[in-house]
Amino acid sequence: MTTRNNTLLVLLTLILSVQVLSAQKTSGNPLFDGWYADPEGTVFGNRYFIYPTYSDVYENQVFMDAFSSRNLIKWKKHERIIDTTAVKWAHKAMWAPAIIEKDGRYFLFFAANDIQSDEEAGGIGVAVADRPEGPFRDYLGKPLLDKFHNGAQPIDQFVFKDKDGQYYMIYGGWRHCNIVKLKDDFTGFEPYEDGTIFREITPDEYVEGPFMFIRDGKYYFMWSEGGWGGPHYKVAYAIADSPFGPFERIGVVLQQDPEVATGAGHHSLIQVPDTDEWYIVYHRRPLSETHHNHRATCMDKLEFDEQGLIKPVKITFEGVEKRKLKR
Ligand code: FUB
Repeated sequence: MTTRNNTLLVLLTLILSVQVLSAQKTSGNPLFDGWYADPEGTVFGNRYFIYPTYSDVYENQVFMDAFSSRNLIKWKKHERIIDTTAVKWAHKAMWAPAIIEKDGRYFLFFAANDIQSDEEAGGIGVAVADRPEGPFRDYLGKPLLDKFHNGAQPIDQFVFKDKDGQYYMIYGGWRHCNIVKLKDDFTGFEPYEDGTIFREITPDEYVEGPFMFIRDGKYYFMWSEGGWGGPHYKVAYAIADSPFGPFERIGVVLQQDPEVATGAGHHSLIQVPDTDEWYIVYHRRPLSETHHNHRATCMDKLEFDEQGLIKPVKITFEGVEKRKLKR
């Protein structure tokens, strides 16, 4: 083949791939390649962001990647937004990032080391960056929380901003969930009026992966149930009038579908700003896989009924339609 023919062939392939990409109508599930779990989805400016756990053996979980998109279809990978070279006290099992923007800075809360007792080093830490894609550096030089309280393993932190501007950290593994009041600069915790710091809000069947949001003035609390390494992992929820509950379990909204995937859980929600459009971002295990770490990040629509109850999510291979942000 001549050089001219070769160039023509390359050009044709390029044009065809551009056409395929722009014709792509839905995101597809999983959203991107690789084993990624516990995804935290959010919006910064005119981009969607997803911060997942890198799902590998604990000793290899020494960094985190993030992903961003302008339309939910095409995702860009931001490699190693943080790694343990920037967090001296962390050496494995960097898990379940939670991100919040405050006063122009981005705070990434994460767990590290999978501590099994108060004698071990590790727990929940905070990192900070000037941009959502990092690089993040250790904010405190030590964990924010490194002990068990009310039986809760210090993992799976979620940061929630209440209507009055107060930030709370809701966290906990080992079937216990606490809510703590964060200091304004995220360097520690404020006690409640009664002098206590760790308030337990564990609902029935709670295991880990808490998430909270407000809709129509009500506090929705969601969490994961079952074992994350197995097929029956799932997400349930409750609704209350306050972030402290009481949270009466309403039912399951996300779970495996024998036609699609198993182990669907540890999720977060993305609300399109100024709308009532919601997406659920979660991990699941492809039907071809049984290894506990083979978890992939997916996204589907989440809807409410007229009473404000969450409709059970249909997990799909198609994912979600193109949705740009107006900012
Ligand atoms: O990815 C590590 C752990 O698996 C998370 O902390 C749990 O919530 C479970 O998803």
